[in-house]
Amino acid sequence: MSAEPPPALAAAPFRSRLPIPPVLRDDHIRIPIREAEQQILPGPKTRLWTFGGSFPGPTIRRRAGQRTRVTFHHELGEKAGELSVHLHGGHNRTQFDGYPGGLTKRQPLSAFCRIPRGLSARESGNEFLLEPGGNRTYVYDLMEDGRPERAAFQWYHDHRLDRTALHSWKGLAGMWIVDDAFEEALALPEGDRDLPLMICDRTFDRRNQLTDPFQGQRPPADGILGEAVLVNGAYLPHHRVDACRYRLRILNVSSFRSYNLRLSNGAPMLQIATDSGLMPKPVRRREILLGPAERVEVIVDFAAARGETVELRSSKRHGGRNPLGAHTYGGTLMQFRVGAGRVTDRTHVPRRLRPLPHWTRKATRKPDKRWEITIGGFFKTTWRINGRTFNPAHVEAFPKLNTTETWEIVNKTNVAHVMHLHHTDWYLLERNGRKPPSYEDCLKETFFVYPNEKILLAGHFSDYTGKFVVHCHMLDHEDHGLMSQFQVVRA
Ligand SMILES: [Cu+2]
Repeated sequence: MSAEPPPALAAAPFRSRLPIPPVLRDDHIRIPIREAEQQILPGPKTRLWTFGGSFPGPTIRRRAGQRTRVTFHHELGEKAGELSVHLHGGHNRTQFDGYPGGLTKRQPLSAFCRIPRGLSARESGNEFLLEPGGNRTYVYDLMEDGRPERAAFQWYHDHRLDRTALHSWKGLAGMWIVDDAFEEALALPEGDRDLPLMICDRTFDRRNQLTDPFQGQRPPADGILGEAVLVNGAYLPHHRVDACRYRLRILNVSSFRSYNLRLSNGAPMLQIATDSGLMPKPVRRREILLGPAERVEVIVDFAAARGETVELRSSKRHGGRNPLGAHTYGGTLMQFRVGAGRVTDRTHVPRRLRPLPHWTRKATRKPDKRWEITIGGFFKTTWRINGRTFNPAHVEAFPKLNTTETWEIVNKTNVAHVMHLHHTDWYLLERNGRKPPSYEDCLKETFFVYPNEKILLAGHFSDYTGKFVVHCHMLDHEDHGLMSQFQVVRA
């Protein structure tokens, strides 16, 4: 169903200001999950499902090691069914990890996953779900392996079985920044010069309402692409910056779309961090491919563009491998208006940033577990991992607490996937037997896996036993079977 695009998309670009979501810093945060109307395009406001009344939801900003409780109140009503909030990039107990759950009275069937009927609330994980009208308090310790976790740019979103793509599309996503003393000791740009940017694509109808493109989608042709790209919930916004260095934290929350980021003036972006915080050393890049759920943090120096404008763009073509099936966007995302005044800039990016944790050095190249992505099925074609769709009662691997394992992910389909593993950060050892490029020689938790590619990852299991999912973060794939799970067990 192809809606005619709204006239507002043809309006002059860069009219709206870049919205900066409110920042919450308390140790106990309350966030209603509710409908809201927001001015996204000129003309009628757009109805959304939101965390706290805005899209993106409020940015939660906390120091590593500070226990944080977030009480979510589900005010969307019965039509939304159960929800499950995942802090993407966090290291949390299963019950606070956004476990997808299984079948319920409100959701008695799964379109693509074979889930046994009659599972108990414990077996299905339904005990962790947030019901309409209910409250649930998630506890985030912001600790990992007995220490405050590494500072990182994370985000939170709904993760309910079969409905993650739809719920994300409707607006259930917000950013989360973990700070720590290690980063604060560096002279990186901060305050207004530390700018989080959430990118997504959405399609609107002529009345500026989100379309519902999710009916009748079948693998492998199930990637939903939006016609308009939004930054922090605004279409082609502008942002005024001073002529100095900025830290841009960029997050892709599109269901399916990738972006190949570059600056219109060809200036380099000095990448300092990925999904899992600061890298061992900065990497100078002219273009950055960012898949769904991936993050990149770059230092951009606007000093050379004093009094000018610089656009953040995405180009379809790029130097690296073509992420087949990922549909890289071609076009402008936003505009920076650089002030004409000279600015004293005392920021500095050191040549060495954050060392890798010890366990990365001990990781072997011999995989303890293999996860194979395929597509197939007799009655219905689904995405699969190790021959199965998601079933909360089936566990694929049982890593032991306080051990490091090496896992192999193999893509046997002819499209790229973006695999996300919960519970911890992962170290990419190899892509197809080769050492990864410098910008992947760091901790991450979301990885492109290209057709016929094999990646080797090491992960360290600490603190919490329990079930954690592994899935494609192209959300249509996740909802259509491409999810599995492991269970951390006592040694
Ligand atoms: Cu996928």
